[in-house]
Amino acid sequence: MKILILNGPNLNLLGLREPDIYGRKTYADLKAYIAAVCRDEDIGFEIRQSNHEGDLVDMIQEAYGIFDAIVINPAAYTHTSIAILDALKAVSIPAVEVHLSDISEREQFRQVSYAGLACIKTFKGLGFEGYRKAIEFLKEYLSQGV
Ligand code: CA2
Repeated sequence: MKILILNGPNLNLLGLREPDIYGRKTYADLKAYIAAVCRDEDIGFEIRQSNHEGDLVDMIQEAYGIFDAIVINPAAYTHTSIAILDALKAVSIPAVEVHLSDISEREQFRQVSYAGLACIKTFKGLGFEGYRKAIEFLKEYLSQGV
């Protein structure tokens, strides 16, 4: 079982600004957290981040035939990108959306998630733990052979 973890724009800046919303831990901390979860769960994984919409689309397309599932935090592209939505639909790989913050409790423009329309589940407002829940959910989902 191999899971691709994709992170969108500015998540590489975690811990540097807006600690009240995103916490004080850095992107390196997030990668270490995800790696530890995947090792504990005995899951193969790759973690990637890009600030560019097209790169994220490329990464989703390239996942086809290689990864069994995708965990994606598209960051600001969540609320704008039909290209990412279409890519997720095109590859048809089971995907789970994660947001560190609770986007449903924030500004109006964060209330829409295009990517979420192609995802089987969303975890929001749980900080790093949302990634763990997404990985555990996908492990269970894939083990059921659906
Ligand atoms: O809550 C989330 O995980 C988000 O996907 C984070 C995005 C935001 O645009 C989404 O609405 C919700 C922002 C990514 C990180 O932004 C930072 C900004 C300043 C300092 C550090 C990170």
